[in-house]
Amino acid sequence: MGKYYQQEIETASRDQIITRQSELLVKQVRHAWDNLPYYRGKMEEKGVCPEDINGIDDLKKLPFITKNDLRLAYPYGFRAVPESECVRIQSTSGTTGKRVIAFYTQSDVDLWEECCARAIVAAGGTKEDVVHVSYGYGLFTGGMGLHGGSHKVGCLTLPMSSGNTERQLQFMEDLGSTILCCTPSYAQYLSEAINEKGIKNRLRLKAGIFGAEPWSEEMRRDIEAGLGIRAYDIYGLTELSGPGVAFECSQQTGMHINEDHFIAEIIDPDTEEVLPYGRKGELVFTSITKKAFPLIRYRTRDICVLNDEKCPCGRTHVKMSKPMGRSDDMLIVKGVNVFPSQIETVLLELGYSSNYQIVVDRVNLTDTIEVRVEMNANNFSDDLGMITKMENKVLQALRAMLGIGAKVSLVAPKSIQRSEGKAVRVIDRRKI
Ligand code: DLL
Repeated sequence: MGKYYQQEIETASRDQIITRQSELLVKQVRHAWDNLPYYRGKMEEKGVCPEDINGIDDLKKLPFITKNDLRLAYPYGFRAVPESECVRIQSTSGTTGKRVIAFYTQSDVDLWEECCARAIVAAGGTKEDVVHVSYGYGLFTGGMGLHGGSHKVGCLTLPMSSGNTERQLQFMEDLGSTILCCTPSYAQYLSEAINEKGIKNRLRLKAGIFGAEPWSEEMRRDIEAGLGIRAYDIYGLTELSGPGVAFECSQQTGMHINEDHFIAEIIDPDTEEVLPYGRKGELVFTSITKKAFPLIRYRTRDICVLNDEKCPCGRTHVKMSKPMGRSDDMLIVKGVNVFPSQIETVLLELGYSSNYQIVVDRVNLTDTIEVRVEMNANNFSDDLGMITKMENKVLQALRAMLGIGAKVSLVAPKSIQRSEGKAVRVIDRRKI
């Protein structure tokens, strides 16, 4: 096994990529028109029909799909093949409103798993590896996706799912896990547990493939040092398949989008204008190979930047930056846009860990924001005067970053509840 899972595809020329995308887009639009009355209605509303779409230059003529469309059409409105051709569903966690149910044919599952296999190989995986999958299994796509990818590479796959940390560590040690797949917050939790037990030097871990939630460069350094591994980012969403829409290579400078399956665009979230590479905006994806759930111009709400510079790894697919937050998860506090990732950057720069919580509330018609952050072994103090001083330092750094004041509360180590899946870092009481 080389350093690519599918070298010909991953290093195709830009011309080849665009030709393929154009051909598949034309077919996909026809498929949606014929089989998704809901989307056909949206196209008709916009006065566009399949004959108007002859390649990716025509993409901008097509209407967007939003999460709200998926909710309105729940559960079958975006299923484009008969149920008898579907072999699987997966679903989002549905924290707000109805869950999204995504359908897969066998070929959809195969292509999804190939995308995950590419991510594993890019992280240095070969058939000699033992892949420890601690993403949740079940409706969530994390476990099933990396599991399938690991099988495709031929690795020994440990379907651990999340939770039961004792058992995770025991299997990691006894079976010599080499690649860990889980959310970055769970990786950090496992790292704490491993270092507390003093078993780091008994493990064979060399790499981690972490995604499903935002994490910063500081957090990457923290996890890499704590576990003695290289930590790679992986991105995806249920609506498009799951993990593996994009993944990091050895350069660790952005995630290559699997452009043979997905066309990426960046738009201004307010005006919906398409922005050029290098500009920050909302990521929009068109899936050009999925048959059961073919989403065209799906607005992800993730804010990021696309980069088409040549990558030293040899892959030619464009890279997306780490999502810098979501246009809908973005907090607006006292009229100011606040991304949780900005707060995390400040905390980690000041030597705190990513065990923090942001509590937003509204008191007497005024927004308040409190940042609770754990002290750790390096900065712990029980001297109240000292704690106030430390809190003030965080407060000033947050004010410089966000432009607004926040209440800062330093709390005892391990007092913020740990997460086995996606971390819950924001509690917005204004919505409750
Ligand atoms: O989180 C799929 C996944 C599983 C990706 C395992 C990576 C690893 P959903 O539950 O549908 O799917 O959530 C999708 O999670 O729109 C982003 O906001 C966020 N997200 C996913 N990956 C990343 C990442 C899975 N690497 C939503 N960095 C997306 C930041 C991410 N946010």
